[in-house]
Amino acid sequence: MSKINNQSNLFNIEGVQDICYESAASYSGGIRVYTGANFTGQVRTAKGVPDLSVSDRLEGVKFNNEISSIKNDTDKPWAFYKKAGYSGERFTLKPGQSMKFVGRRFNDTITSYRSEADGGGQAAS
Ligand SMILES: [Ca+2]
Repeated sequence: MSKINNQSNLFNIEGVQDICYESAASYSGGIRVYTGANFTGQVRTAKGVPDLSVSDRLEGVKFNNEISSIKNDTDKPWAFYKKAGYSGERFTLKPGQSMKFVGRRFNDTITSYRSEADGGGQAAS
């Protein structure tokens, strides 16, 4: 894995040129899940690899089977699963994409999620 050594290299990456510095900064804001629709309720920000079956609560708030909306402020696609251990039915959120409602099929059912670069669909380069 190559390391980005200075700021100018960031803007050599395809797709990054057309966003301003502030946008680039917020793009690394992590993945945000909300217990309510329309980005309401309690929010949990993660940059790692959450499995809510084992890390259900943050500051006393239950997130397992409670997620209703999501913001992906990362540069990677993230996959959301109904079951623990990244299994069961899933959907993917693209980089920068958000969902004000995950849909009736997935509402209050998500138990694990991770970036696809952490072991999902994308092959390592
Ligand atoms: Ca909910």
